[in-house]
Amino acid sequence: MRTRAAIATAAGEPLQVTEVNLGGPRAGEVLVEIKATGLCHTDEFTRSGADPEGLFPAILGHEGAGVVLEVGDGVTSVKPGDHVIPLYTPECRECEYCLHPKTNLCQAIRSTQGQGLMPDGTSRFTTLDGDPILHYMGCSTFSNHTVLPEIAVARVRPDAPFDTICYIGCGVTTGIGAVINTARAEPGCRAVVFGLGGIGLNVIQGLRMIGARQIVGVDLNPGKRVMAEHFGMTDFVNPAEVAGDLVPYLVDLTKGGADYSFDATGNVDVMRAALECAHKGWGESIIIGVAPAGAEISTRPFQLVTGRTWKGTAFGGARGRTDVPKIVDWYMEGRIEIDPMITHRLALDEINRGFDLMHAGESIRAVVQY
Ligand code: NAD
Ligand code: AHE
Ligand code: ZN
Repeated sequence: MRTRAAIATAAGEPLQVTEVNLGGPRAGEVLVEIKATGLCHTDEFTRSGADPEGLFPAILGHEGAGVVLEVGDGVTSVKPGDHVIPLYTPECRECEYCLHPKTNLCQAIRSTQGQGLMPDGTSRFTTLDGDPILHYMGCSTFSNHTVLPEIAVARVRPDAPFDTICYIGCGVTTGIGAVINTARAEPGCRAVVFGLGGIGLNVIQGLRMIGARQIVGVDLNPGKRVMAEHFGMTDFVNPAEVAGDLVPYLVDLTKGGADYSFDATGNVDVMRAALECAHKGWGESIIIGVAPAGAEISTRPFQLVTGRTWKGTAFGGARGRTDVPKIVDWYMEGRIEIDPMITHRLALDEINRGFDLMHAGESIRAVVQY
């Protein structure tokens, strides 16, 4: 079939919106009509060339929601008409990783996914001239239609609106999951969240949900303050306005250090500050941000010797097919909020403007509606 998509042709180039060919679903695969897709910082990270695994030409996008149109042989968990959210972290429920209680990093299709291919080693996308176009993070939601492995879709309730639940495909689940799955933060804790963008705000609402006593937000952009307060931030710190070092300031503000700190910036200097503002003896620091190619983190080992723990999380430690439908339920029941974070709605033709808004710090989530 023909569909419309935004293609990343080379690092640093604007996406090209054009018609492409899409092959039908093969065994174990499903064809999905994407109804809405969110622009995550990670898509821009790859488009710009900062992602060491970035491949071109590719159809980016990993945050979406849509409807199953057709299923390939052997597919049993979804049927045409089902509403689904694509999963860049699949859940096969069979691999060594899925069977291990401490990780969500299903490896069933990791090698082909990393090469921009479907599990059989081929791409379903081609240009109208027949040249192959790669998939991205197993999702390619910047296409009106896409093909996904069955293990990489979560079936969700049909009354949930596509233009907001698409964000559960990455940002919402990553932020809330970092709190409840990775940190397993307790009621009454004190936390510091670095970066009040599309991920950090969801960390904040996760902390509010579990009953944190203090939620400190740190961002260089003072324009992020009002939204973060809406989601539960109790204290705002702009590092540019702190006289002296940031870490002792945060340790003092949290009465000895954070029980939990989170990096949602992708900046390795921020990651160090996040670790070092964690409480001596028990503080845990969770890295969520994805750092550019070649970047390294550092601290003095004594920071760990004296009881701080450094952790990381992908997709908030969530097992997609199991956890994503529950998060959609939480949204529909009003337990979590998404709507205020969808700051812009665009047509596919305007997708490059969505990335401009992200760069300018003006959007939290720009969503493309097909
Ligand atoms: P964003 O651009 O919306 O937000 C980043 C925020 O950090 C901005 O508000 C910015 O002003 C702030 N910031 C930048 N430098 C700072 C500094 N030095 N000190 C304080 N604040 C600073 O991005 P996002 O969508 O929230 O994504 C954040 C990071 O999380 C990115 O690196 C993204 O790739 C990553 N991410 C990781 C996962 C995962 O599964 N681990 C999932 C999604 C996104
Ligand atoms: N090269 C990666 C994309 C960048 C990345 O590190 N992605 C994170 C999630 S960020 C979501 O916004 C990830 O969990 N990747 C899965 C993995 O196993 O690397 C890619 O996935 O192509
Ligand atoms: Zn993402």
